[in-house]
Formats: sequence, structure tokens, C-alpha cells
Amino acid sequence: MIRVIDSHTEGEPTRVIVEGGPDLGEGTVAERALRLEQEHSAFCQSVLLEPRGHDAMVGALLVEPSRPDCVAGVVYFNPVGNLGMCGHATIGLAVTLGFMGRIKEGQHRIETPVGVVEITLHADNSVSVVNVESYRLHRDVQVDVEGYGVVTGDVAWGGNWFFLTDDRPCALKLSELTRLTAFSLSVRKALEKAGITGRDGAWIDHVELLSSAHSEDADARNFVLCPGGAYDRSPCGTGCSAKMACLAEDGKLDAGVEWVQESVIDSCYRLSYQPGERGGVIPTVTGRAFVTAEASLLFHDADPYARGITA
Ligand code: PYC
Repeated sequence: MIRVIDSHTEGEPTRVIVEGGPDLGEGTVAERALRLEQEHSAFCQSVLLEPRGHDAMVGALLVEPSRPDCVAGVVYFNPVGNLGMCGHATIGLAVTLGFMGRIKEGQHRIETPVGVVEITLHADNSVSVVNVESYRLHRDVQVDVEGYGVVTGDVAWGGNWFFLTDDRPCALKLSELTRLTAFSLSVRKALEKAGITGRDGAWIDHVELLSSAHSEDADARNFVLCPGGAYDRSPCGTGCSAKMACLAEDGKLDAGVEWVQESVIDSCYRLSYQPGERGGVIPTVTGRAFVTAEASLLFHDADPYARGITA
């Protein structure tokens, strides 16, 4: 039996595993994250995939932090593998920890596989996340995408690797999900084929399409393809962090000035940044999360889909 608490952050779901997860042994959260990915992929798929979940869901396995200044350690994963950081899931985790009575309103630190992030839990279900240092690796990269032609974009890190582009096949709206997803999948495939990667050969697993905002209250809009084939319902915390790094380097946004990023479902994050120590930016991402369920996942020996439905 696995005990979970589900939430959504600006529409994007998170499933926090609070009890019954695999024993990942000793070490830093990064070391234990590696063990989860290498030795427990069946567990990750069984808790996230249909029939218990769906492929847009992100899992957050609570673990003991290795650092005394952190209230919790967490490993984020989706049905494809681990995520380094996850902005929406960190907001969901903060609200969940509040719901569990493990933290109160105010500032706390969380250990993730890619570094420590700071969260501030506010009274109105909103959370501000001070993310890891984010930076642009390559500007104006051109890639030939089968069926679409040359697409130009930036490669940037916001806790995960992103290809960010203003090129898009249609408007960024919910009724165009099929075309947006097909285009983004083709871009990712073309990047792989062309050998375009993040630092140290890392897979660019997220594609972020950008446009002007639909609402007067927002600065820009995005559609983000996550590592499988699912899109982010929220404006994607790590994707927004990568975007902050690009805006800062292009001189389009000063430190401390607010930027509002809108998602393809019209939900928003409020963003700003401070200069980082290594030439990048330290983004702050603010959004709201709401707990939607508290449940025990049950697994029956005779259930042919106990491990989830996979291709
Ligand atoms: O919010 O960083 C994020 C995120 C990554 C994948 C899904 N959401």
C-alpha cells in the first residue's frame, strides 16, 4: 500500500508519495534519485500511469534530506524518468507539507537532486520558489525539423534542459493541442538527431514554445512539452526559469522586475530573478496549488495492470 497526496499547481498535477515508497538507502538526494531511476522504474510507472494516474502526472517521492537546514528531501519523476527539479511540483509539495502539518507559513528549504531550493508558503495557497541558478547555454540554435523546416531557438537550463523557441505551427491555445504536441515532439526528435544537447551531453527533454500573452495582465504565453508526450498545464516552473535566464541575457528584463507568464490553459506564474553567482540568474516562481486527494494506492497480485499501462 502506498499513501499519496495529490494536488494541482495552476492546473498541473503532482502526486506526493508520503509512505510506502522504495528504500533508496543512504547518501545525498542526488545519489538516491539515481537509485530510484535505475532500480525502481516499475514503482514510478505504477504510481503515475493509468489506471491509477495519467502521463501528465509528476511524482514527488519524499525522502529524508541529507542536509540539516532542509525540512525535506524530494525526488521528482514522471513516467519517463527523473526530473532534476520541478517548479510546479515544488509548489504542490509545499502546499502538501502544509496540509500534512509538517510546515507552517513562511520560509523553508528543500533538498532536490540538482540543489537546494527555498520555498515560502503563503496564506492564500500560493508558494514562492527560489530556484537553482538558471542559465542559457546556446542562443539562436538552428535545427532542421522534418515536415516543418528550420526552427530557431535557445538551449537553457532552469533545473531541467529546455529548447525555447518563438517558432510555432499555430496559436498557443487548448484547441490546438494536437498540432502543438506534434510540432514539439518533432523539434525534440530533430534536436536529438542533430546531436544538440544540454551541458555534458544532457538530453534536452523539454520543448517550450513562446508567444505574446492572451491576457492583458500577462507578459508572455507558453506551451511546454514534458519528457514523455504530455504538456504542462502550468507555465512550467523550470521552463519559466530558463526563460528568465534568456530574458536577462538579452537585456529584456531587469533583476527584481516582475514578469507574468501564462500557460496554454491561461493559468499564470509571477516571476522575477536576481543575478546568480556564476553568470546566470536565480529565479523566483510564484503560483498556487490546491490539494485534490489523499489516498492509498492498492496493488493486487492478480491485476494485469498493477504496473501501469505501458506501450
Ligand atoms: O514546473 O518545472 C516544472 C515542470 C517540469 C515538468 C512539469 N512541470
